[in-house]
Amino acid sequence: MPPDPAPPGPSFDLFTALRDQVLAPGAMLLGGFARDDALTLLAAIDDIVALAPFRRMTTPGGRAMSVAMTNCGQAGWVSDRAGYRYVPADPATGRPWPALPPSFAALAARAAARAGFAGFRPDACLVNRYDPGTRLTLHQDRNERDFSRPIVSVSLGLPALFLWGGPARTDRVRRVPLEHGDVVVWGGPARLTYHGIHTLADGTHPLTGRVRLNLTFRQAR
Ligand code: MD3
Ligand code: FE
Repeated sequence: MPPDPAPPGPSFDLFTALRDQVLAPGAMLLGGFARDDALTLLAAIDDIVALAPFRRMTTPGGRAMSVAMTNCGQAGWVSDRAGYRYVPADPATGRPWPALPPSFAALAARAAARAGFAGFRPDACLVNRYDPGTRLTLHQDRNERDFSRPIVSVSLGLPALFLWGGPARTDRVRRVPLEHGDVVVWGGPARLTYHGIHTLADGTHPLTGRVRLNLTFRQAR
C-alpha cells in the first residue's frame, strides 16, 4: 500500500474548503483563502492609508463615487473628469503610491496559481472601502494592458453581495455572497464580465467594525 498523503496543514478548514467553487469558466471562489492573513493584511492597509489616504474619486461624469479608494504598488487606479487610468503617483499627494507589500503579492500569486494562472505578478493593488449604504455600480475592469492576466480580489470585514453579470451590461446578474477572507480569481473568459457590489448592509465585523475592505490585485502594465 502506498503511504497516505501528507495531512492538510493547520490552516485547512473543511467548511471553507467546501465553499471553493468555479463560478464560471475562469472565475474561481477560494472560500476563506485569506482568513489566516487578515490581521497582517489589515495592518498593512493601515500603513498604506497613512501615506495615501482613502478618498472618494470623481467619475468622468462629475459624480463622487460612494466607495472610498486608495492604492499601493507601481501603479494606482484613478478616476477623475479626464477618465479612468493607472498613474504612478498619488494625485492627492504627488508622491509615488506606497509599495505593494511583498506578502500581498505572494498571497495574490498563490491564489492565482491555485486557480490555474501561474506567474501572476501584480504591480497594482486597488484598496476599496465600503461603509454601510455604499455600492459599486456594474462596470468592466478594462484599464489594464493585458486581459490575459487575471484579477485577484480579497474581501475583508463586513459581507457583501457581489453582482455578477455577463459580457454585456444588460446580461442577467447573479448575486454571489462574499465574506471575510474570501478570495476570488477572475481570468480567462470571465475577465471582462460586468460586475458590481450591492449596497452594503449595516453591521459590525470584529476585525474591521462597520466597514468592508476589498483588495484587487492587478497586473496593470
Ligand atoms: C470580475 N471591486 O475594484 S471585487 C473593482 O468588491 C471591483 O470592491 C469589487 O469591482 C469590490 O474594480 C469587486 C471582484 C472583482 C474584481 C475585478 C473583476 C470581480 C471582477 C474583474 C473582472 C471580472
Ligand atoms: Fe471591478
